[in-house]
Amino acid sequence: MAPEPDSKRSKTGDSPAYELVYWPGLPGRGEFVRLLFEEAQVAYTDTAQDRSPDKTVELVMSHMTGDADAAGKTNPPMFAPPALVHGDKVVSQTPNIMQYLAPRLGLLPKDDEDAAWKLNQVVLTLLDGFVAELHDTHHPIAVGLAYEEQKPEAKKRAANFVDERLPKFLGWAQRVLDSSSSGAGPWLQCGQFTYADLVLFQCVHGTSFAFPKRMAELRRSGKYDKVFALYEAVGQRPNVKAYMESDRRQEYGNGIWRYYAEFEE
Ligand SMILES: N[C@@H](CCC(=O)N[C@@H](CS)C(=O)NCC(=O)O)C(=O)O
Repeated sequence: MAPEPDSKRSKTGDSPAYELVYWPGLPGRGEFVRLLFEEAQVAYTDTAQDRSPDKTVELVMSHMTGDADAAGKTNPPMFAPPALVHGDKVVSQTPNIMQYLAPRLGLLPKDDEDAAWKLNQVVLTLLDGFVAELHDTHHPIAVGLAYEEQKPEAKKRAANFVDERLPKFLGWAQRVLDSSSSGAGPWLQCGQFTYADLVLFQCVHGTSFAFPKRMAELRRSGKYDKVFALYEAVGQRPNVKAYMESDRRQEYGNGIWRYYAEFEE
């Protein structure tokens, strides 16, 4: 059984406010954190929504340099956003933030002592493939250089990604689902919806934006039917659906998941 989320506990006033610290103007890695809050219906503030873009950038930078007030001496300095501010804690690294939040938001089973590491393993692999490697398609040489400065290498990298890496990661996700299919429902953890399902949802959504033709072909192949079934099922969950249709869900821009027609020519 999943633990009771903080939305219910907060009625007793024992949970500090949650604040997501992330860049303005694009979903990015912040989206994984938002989806957990939105699914659990737990209140959070979001720097990308609450301030002007300039002020948000200023605040994010102050966390990166260690100047932010909230970054107390007990928190290891963060390298890059997203970060979660919760009381006097500043938590960074996307999968680490999700591990911190999932039990508090009721998105991790509590009756299976192995669920935390198993789901973290799945989530880390999803982030390797559909975030880190996908990001490297448009920035294969250097994160600090513009796409336009690494276009020939990017085209090569993207071709390899869609031909080899993308099917390989999708095939692995299908195997995870094959191995967890003893329970009811399409979920990654036998029969139980968890935060990992939200991660897979965002990964497929973002990748479908970046590589629409290739993802449509892979979907039609039928080899990854459980992956796409899970994606559809998460998208139909009432809280996720309402969020995706709201103005809190931002458009993809020049972030991790971006579209270059030349990648699919
Ligand atoms: N592994 C980190 C990566 C964080 C990261 O690369 N964040 C991006 C935004 S999505 C950033 O602002 N990077 C700045 C930098 O690397 O200097 C995580 O998962 O949180």
